[in-house]
Amino acid sequence: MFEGLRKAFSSLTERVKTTTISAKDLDESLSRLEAQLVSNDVALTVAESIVKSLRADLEKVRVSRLGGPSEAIQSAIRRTLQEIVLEADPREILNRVEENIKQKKSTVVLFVGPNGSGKTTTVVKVAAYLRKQGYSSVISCSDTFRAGAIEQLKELAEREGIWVVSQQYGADPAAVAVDAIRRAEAAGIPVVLIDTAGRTEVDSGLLEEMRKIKSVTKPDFVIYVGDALTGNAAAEQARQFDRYVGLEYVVLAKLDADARGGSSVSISQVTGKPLLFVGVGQKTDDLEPFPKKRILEALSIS
Ligand SMILES: Nc1nc2c(ncn2[C@@H]2O[C@H](COP(=O)(O)OP(=O)(O)O)[C@@H](O)[C@H]2O)c(=O)[nH]1
Ligand SMILES: [Mg+2]
Repeated sequence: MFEGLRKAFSSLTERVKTTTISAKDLDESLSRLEAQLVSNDVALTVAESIVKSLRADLEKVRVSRLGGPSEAIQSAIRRTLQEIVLEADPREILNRVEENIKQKKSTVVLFVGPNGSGKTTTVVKVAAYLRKQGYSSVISCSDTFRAGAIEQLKELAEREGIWVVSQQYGADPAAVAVDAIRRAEAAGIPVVLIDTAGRTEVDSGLLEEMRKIKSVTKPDFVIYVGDALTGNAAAEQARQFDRYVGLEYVVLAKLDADARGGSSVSISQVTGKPLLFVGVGQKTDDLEPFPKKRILEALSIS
């Protein structure tokens, strides 16, 4: 996990630590770092901000020649990434659930994203997470498009004892969601999670479908699920969804399989939307809140 970025940062530490570094050497080291960040999926604008922020800190280190420069560099990297990665506290959702319970309303969360990004797996993981916090959910199978989608969701959810509302393939995904919300409210179930279809291409047809589901179900939150392995495309697609549909949060799946790591560092900056969870495996409990800590740990600079 994240070998690429880890190497990029540790080679900066090595270079700056082993020389009495001149301004020119520092410039060179930072340009090299910028190139390495970009080749490990950090968006260019974000790589530029990281380097700019590190430069300001490292200039100070260089001039004062502190006793432990490598610790100073590590802490500069840590401080920079703390600033760059934006995260949200899942309490924001739990608080809304509590408010809605008082008004006898279910909280509706719509999940969107491209095909294969990890939406269905993430929806079930989130239902299991919410159950641990004391809230049960209904999942709406609003992917009525992809062959096998209904069976896949039912299998994953029923293994966890989570209720799925589905109709037949080809049914209107918004109608399935409305039905799920109605049933959840009748049964006093506090949360409805809507699983949707992706497409190979994120095109206007898909975005229009998501916009329709959103306008009909009026979700409390829209969450984009991106695939870390698609690098910069994950952030670009999230931006498209945000422009067309509107998003509150981003979840990045498959961090465990990501050898580069850059998309997790830059997606929240590129989209302006905080990371709520990261997916770190295929199992139901492979979902982690507070991604910043996890990302810094993966880079061995926590
Ligand atoms: N390694 C890993 N695999 C994941 C993760 N999340 C999802 N997957 C896998 O990615 C594939 C596509 O996931 P799925 O939930 O069906 O994606 P969807 O098409 O967006 O609904 C499946 O094989 C999942 O098991 C994750 O966090 N880590
Ligand atoms: Mg799916």
